Amino acid sequence: MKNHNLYAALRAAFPEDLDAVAVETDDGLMYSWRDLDRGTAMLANLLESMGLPQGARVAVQVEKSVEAMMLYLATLRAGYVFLPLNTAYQSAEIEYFIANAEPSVVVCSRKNFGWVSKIAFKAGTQNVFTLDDDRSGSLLDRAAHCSDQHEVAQSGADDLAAILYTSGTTGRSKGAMLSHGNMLSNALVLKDYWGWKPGDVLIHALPIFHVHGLFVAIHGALINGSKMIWLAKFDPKLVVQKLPEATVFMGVPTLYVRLLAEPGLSRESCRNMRLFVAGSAPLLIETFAEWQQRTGHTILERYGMSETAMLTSNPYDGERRGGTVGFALPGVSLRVQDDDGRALPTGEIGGIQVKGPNVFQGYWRMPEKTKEEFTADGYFKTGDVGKIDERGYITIVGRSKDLIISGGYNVYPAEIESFINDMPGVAESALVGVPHADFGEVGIAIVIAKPGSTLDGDAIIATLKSGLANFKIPKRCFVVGELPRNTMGKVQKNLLREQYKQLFSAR
Ligand code: MLC
Ligand code: AMP
Repeated sequence: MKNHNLYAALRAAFPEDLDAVAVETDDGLMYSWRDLDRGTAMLANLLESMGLPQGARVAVQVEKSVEAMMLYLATLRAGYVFLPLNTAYQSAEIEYFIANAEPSVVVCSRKNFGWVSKIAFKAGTQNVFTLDDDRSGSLLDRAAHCSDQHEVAQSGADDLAAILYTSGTTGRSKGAMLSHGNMLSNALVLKDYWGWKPGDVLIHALPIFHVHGLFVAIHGALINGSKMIWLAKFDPKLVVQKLPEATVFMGVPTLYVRLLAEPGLSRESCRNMRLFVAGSAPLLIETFAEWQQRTGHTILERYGMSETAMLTSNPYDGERRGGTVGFALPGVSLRVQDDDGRALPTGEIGGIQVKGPNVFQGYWRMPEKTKEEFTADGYFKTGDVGKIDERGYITIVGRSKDLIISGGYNVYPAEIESFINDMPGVAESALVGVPHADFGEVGIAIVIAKPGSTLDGDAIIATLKSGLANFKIPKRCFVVGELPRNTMGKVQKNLLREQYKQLFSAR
């Protein structure tokens, strides 16, 4: 029987020379391919020694490190389900994910062990480990006693490999279930489409708890047997310094904006580079053009999401058109429809729907919600709004989902508004996204006080900071007399966006 385990495919692509460098870190450590193979074997053996049930979830909230990547690979290798969590999440957020996913294993940083383990034990998790970014923690202590030989688990193409929490239009976060087949098909398509070749070296500067850094970047390098230059955090100076040793870079638009502010970024520093990929948020045409002019390279913009991995990409060889996300990837079927389910002709704007081997298995324990997000003929409704031009290039013009993408992180207004609305003296609130030169878009809050109450915007922000991940905090909070409404009584967020659009100079 064919094994569809994603790790098996990645392992098969390791170079023959297992002693060659696979990962070089910013603090000078070198990990060979053999290190990756043995390290993931030990961690996979540790997971297996716990007698976890089939499909067990391994929830991980740790700082970026090569060992954290190995834990991801080991989870695949052992056939369990990886659940990455943003390091910015605070206790209420973590409590929700752990209660919802019921992981068998939770791994957190040592400084958070007290509160995370309390939440985990309450939810019935029996195994809580620590892992820090200095190669310490109980996870590695325990794995040190495990064998470095391990036979990769047998997985079917539809077997779950990861759950990524994401929010839709309303309500709490939903876990998007991705299978080994979803991710392997996407990795293989991108290897070909982006022309990965022997000798490629990737600068990995993204966090590893989202699709971009965890899947697109890591799978891309590993399935090509390519070395990674591993940066624990995005540091534009360090990236510019490392560029001459690399050939591929991937980033959200904010990373490109910050790199352009580095005087050292030049044609010379990019002389060995082959490919710059951008995605996760719209890349401004100004950034695209400035990059071309400064470096001589044309950024390749692509589009994806947690539920689908990568969907479209500008061509590697053909014309990369700024402001567009290129063509549907091979194997991905993409269409634009109106609200009544009619296919729209070229150039007309409507909802983007997709189908393909990359499209997820549904939302974790939410069959009804899953059903709602698919059409009768099996297309997934992305919630993005776009059009296709006569040459087939796709442009995203907006979103039907109420979502703000700030520096590549998703912020769901409904979540922040409900937090604000629960504060004493608040009658109601609206969170809207406005242009921002660094983050592309940021959230601002507009709040109405209850009659007789006095509110202070800064105090509201301070309260939000105590409960929510930092990137979700509105950059400003205005207390006003009323919110604009349409005749149905619905808050007109478009008017608020218009009113505040100059708040942060948009370049
Ligand atoms: C940090 N801050 C942000 C922010 N990141 N504010 C809004 N949006 C963000 N994205 C704020 C913090 O709250 C803090 O504010 C201050 O900035 C400094 O925090 P920091 O952590 O030191 O920031 P920094 O390291 O500069 O981080 C910026 C960043 C990071 C751009 C490097 O946000 C980042 O790595 N973004 C990439 C996200 C990503 O990988 N997305 C992929 C999703 S996958 P204060 O007030 O507390 O000081 C996906 C699918 C697809 O979408 O298609 O790929
Ligand atoms: P996430 O839920 O974090 O996976 O975010 C996915 C969303 O990011 C998509 O639905 C899009 O709205 C957005 N996105 C990803 N890539 C691009 C892009 N290149 N341009 C515009 N939006 C993008």
